Amino acid sequence: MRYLFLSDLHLQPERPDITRAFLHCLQTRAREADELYILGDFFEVWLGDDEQSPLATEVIKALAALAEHGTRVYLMHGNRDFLLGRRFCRAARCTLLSDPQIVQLNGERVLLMHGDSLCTDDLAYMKMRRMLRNPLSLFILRNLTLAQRRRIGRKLRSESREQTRQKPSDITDVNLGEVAETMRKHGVRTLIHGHTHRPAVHQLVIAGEPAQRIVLGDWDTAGWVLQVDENGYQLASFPLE
Ligand code: LP5
Repeated sequence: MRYLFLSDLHLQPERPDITRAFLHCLQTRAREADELYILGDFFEVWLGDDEQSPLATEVIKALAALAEHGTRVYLMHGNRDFLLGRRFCRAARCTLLSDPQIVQLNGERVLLMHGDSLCTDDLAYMKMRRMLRNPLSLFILRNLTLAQRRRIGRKLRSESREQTRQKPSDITDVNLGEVAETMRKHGVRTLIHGHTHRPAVHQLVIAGEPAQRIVLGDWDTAGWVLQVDENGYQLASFPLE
């Protein structure tokens, strides 16, 4: 079986080059895969499935066409698009995963995450995450008007932009103790995640066994894809035109 993994595309009307590259990927290499996984921050900001935009319509249509072709599509929430919901998934014919999620890839048990919950040294973010992602807040957020969500979304983005600029870079990366503990708890030797925009394959030792943490890249000057097949795990980038 062949699996493809992407994350942090941050699709937005202001970056048609990223949308073009993604749609091209869906029409080419994703068609050769059995399963496609998008591990969060698929959209720059997703305020709810009631926000209809030409970009969302085009993406939904392309994902549904891929599913029609026979590739199963799985989505996970990121910190920018955790309001993506059932209506989007039904229309795009994809399945929403929980975070963390265990999957079997060619017989190996693998842990998938967006990655933000591993950044436990970023105390201000962890506090905001707990606040926004608890079921009561989610219920309230989902029931605000679109205009109210837009206002709050803008405020959060500008605060976040300001604050992340001032945070030391190790604070905004994963905490390695948290990674080891999470992998041990789930009994896996491979973890795949995004969020940090620091693409790499890290060799680790977990519970005395060799293990790996594969970090997907964000799509900005390049696109990033992880392919998993009988040849193993191959993380690759390609220039965006
Ligand atoms: O996104 P990225 O990678 O740049 O930064 C993240 C963390 N920031 C975020 C915030 C998002 O960028 C913005 C959320 C988009 C909106 C989603 C839609 C839902 C909106 C609600 C609609 C009702 O996730 C950033 C991390 C960084 O990753 C690295 O891990 O550091 O975290 C922060 O910067 C958080 C700040 O430190 C704390 C911000 C406090 C904000 C308080 C503003 C309160 C305004 C609320 C008004 C009601």
